[in-house]
This record gives sequence, structure tokens and C-alpha cells, in this order.
Amino acid sequence: MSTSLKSRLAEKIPAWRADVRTLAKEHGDVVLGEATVGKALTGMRGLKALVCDTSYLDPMEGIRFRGYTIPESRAALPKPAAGLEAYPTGLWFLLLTGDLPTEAEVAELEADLASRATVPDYVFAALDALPTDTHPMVQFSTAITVMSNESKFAKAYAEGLGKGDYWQPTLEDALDLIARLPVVAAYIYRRAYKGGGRIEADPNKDWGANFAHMMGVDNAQYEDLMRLYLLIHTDHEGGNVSAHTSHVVSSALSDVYLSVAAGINGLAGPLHGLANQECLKWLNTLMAHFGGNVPTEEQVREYAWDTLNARRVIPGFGHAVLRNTDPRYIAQREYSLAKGMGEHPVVATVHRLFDVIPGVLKEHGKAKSPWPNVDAHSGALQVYYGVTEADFYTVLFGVSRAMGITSQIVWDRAMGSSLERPKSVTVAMLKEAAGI
Ligand code: HAX
Repeated sequence: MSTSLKSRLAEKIPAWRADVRTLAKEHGDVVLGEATVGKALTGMRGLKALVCDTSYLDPMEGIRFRGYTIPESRAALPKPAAGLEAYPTGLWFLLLTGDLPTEAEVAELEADLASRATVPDYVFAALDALPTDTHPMVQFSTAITVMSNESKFAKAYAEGLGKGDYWQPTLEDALDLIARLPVVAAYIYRRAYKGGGRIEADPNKDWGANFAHMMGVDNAQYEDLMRLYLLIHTDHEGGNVSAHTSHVVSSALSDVYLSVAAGINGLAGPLHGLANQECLKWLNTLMAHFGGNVPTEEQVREYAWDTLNARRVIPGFGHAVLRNTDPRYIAQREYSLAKGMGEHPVVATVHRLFDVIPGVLKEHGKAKSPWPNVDAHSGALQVYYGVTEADFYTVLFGVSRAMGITSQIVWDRAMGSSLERPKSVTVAMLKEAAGI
């Protein structure tokens, strides 16, 4: 066990708990916002009814991880060397504890994860039982679900663990799961697209770089991109489909594996994480439609309108909370420009979409945000390094999102969060409330 991570949490949890208890006991009636008929009918958009301390999403500014923006996190977190991207595991430490880790703390966490990375054979056997063309997200979710057999929380609970200690085996499960996800995901990648065969982890590489290595992409630049990718996709506060789903499931005291698998199933929807796959597919058909070259602005406009007129969404644009360009998009755009990737036709097409699509969506007049989100850019950078299998992209996202989700679950367990059980009403009740 990464002792500084655990002891940091053990130090902080009593004060966090006391704060939350006081709030609930003494200020429980304070009004935060209103549940209206509109909110009940439109996915509770903007309803303030969840608590999440790991990150906060401002509609204009975008995400802050424990108070740090993406540029601040990238600058402040420990890195393998100057000029390289920060360790995503350092961000996980920050999400879990609220503190920026030192280099020694990240090294300790990396070593701890490496020591836990052995995936039981039955997990590979469960994957091997699925047809190789099973969608990678189904394979990923299956593998995570079956690993519930490993849950230390479930065992401790069955043996009578008291509520105050729930967070400890939950943290153990989180560490085990995060250690193993790159191994599982790389296995799925190789099984689905490279004829199978496992590549062992390289003990000299960090958790993020090893994922690239185990996929079989041995390229130091791709490893660096992987660190960036895994860092920016971790957490997006509590209300997004994947985090919220995991939170609900975990509130029933389902273990980390079951809770994360549930969130991964939500991530697999095209309006959420699967949008990264959909973006690349949309972009590929757009390019093919116009002869395979970088389309002109006029061609993009025409194709975008065709999509909208067919009553389909343009993947990678719009957001339920953001009302500005997603800083996760900006981080990838700047990375691609800084690394001279902009001439690649797929990257160049993504940049052309940035120039054209917001104007089209504004003219269309429906989307509350016409700006690109994280998924509009990520696939192009994968293609640049030869990872062209779009169906796999949401698994990459899932490996990262699992860090955000697990940090939220550890926090929930530490706070003794309640079972989530809001109240539903009937349409007739809505009509009555509206005086109809
Ligand atoms: N293309 C076409 N229409 C869009 C649109 C887009 N990119 N974005 C929103 N709209 C439409 C909505 O479908 C909705 O239409 P209806 O009234 O007919 O239902 C209308 O504009 C208003 O929607 P909104 O309030 O702006 O957006 P929502 O909060 O309802 O939905 C979505 C947010 C992200 C789901 C939406 O913008 C969308 O479908 N985008 C494309 C898919 C996508 O990129 N998803 C990934 C989002 C980021 C993420 O979670 N990553 O994992």
C-alpha cells in the first residue's frame, strides 16, 4: 500500500467528515437551487443536488481538479523529465487527497500500482469467451465486473466491517483496479485488432507509458501523449453520466469493481464517452465523401448541415454544462500544434472543424453550446500515432475516467455518504403542480 497516500487520507478524513456532518445536521435546510417541472423533464440539467469535492466544472472556465485548471495541473504535477507530460497517477493522488504530490509520493504510488498489476487468469478467460468483434467497451465492462471477485471491500463487509472503516478496503480495491486496468485494456486492444498476445509491462516505464507499451505502440512520443490523455479525461465533477452512475451504484455499497463497471457502461453511450469513437467515424466519412483530402470550409459546412438536417448530432460538439470551448480540447489542440502534428490530414481536418462547426451550430440555433468538447480532438491524435481503431477510443477514456470515479467513491465512503434515492413523480403530478 502506498503509505503516504493512505496516511494522507487517514489524516484528512476526520476533519472532512466533521465538516460534512455539521453541514448536514445544522444547515440541512439551506436551499441550494430549485427542482422545477423543466428540470424534472430535462435530465435534471443544472440541478444542484450532488456533492463532489474531487473536481468542479465551471461552464465558462471548464474543469478544475481540486482547484487546479488543466494547464496548472500539467505544470505543477511531477513529470518523468522536463518537457514531458505529468504523471496521470500524480493527478489521481491530487484528486484523492486534495494535495499536489511530491515526486517521491508519485514514485511510491507508481511502485505500489506496479506491485498490484497482476490480472487474475479468469479475467482473460472471461474475455476470451467473448467473440473478438465484441465492442471493446463491452469487453472492458465485462472484465471489470468479473474482477469484483477480488474485492477486498466486499470480503471485509461480509466479515462485519464497521461503517467508519469502509474507505480503507475501498481504497485498496481502487488501487488494485487502477493498477490492472491498463493491462486489461491493452489485452482487449491486442485481442481485437492485433491477433492477440500479451505484452508484459516494462518495469522501467510509468503506469501511463506502460499502457502504450502493452498496447504494442512503442513510441516515446505516444507514451507522452498517453500521459496527457489519461490526465485530462480523469474527472469532470459528479453529475456526468459515468461518474454519477458509479456514485449511485456505489451508494448501495456495491464494490468499486461493480460501481466502476456501471459507470463504464454509461461512458459507452454516444452522447457521452463513445462520442470520441463517433467523432472519428464522422470525420472519416466526411473526408471520404470529399475524396479523402482535408475538406474545405465550405465542404465541412455542407456536410455538417446534411448531418443536422438528418436530425443527427455532430459528435464532439456541445455540452450539458460547458458553454465555452472545453479546456481538455484546447490542451489537445495546443499539444498537436506544439508537436507539429497540424499537417496530418486528420489533425488538420479536426482543426478545420473548429473553424466551421461552431458557426453552423449557432446558425442551427438548438445546441446551447456550439463549442467542441474533449472528444472532438482525441481521436485525431491517436490516428497520428497509428492507433486508428476508433471503437477502442472509449476504452482509453475509461481507463482514465476510472481514476476520477474511484477517487469520488473513496471520498463518498470516507464521508459515509447516503444511499442515493431521489423521489420520482408522475406526469399527472407535474400537470397538477403546473395548475393544468
Ligand atoms: N449537434 C446537433 N445537435 C445538438 C448538438 C450537436 N453537437 N448538441 C446539442 N444539440 C441539440 C440537442 O440534441 C438538443 O436537441 P433537441 O432539443 O432536439 O433534443 C438541443 O440541441 C439542446 O441541447 P443542449 O441543451 O444544448 O444539450 P444537452 O445538454 O441536452 O446535451 C450533449 C449535451 C453533449 C449530449 C449534446 O451537446 C450532444 O449530443 N453533443 C454531441 C455528442 C457529444 O459530443 N457528446 C460528448 C459530450 C462530452 C462528454 O460527455 N464526453 O464524454
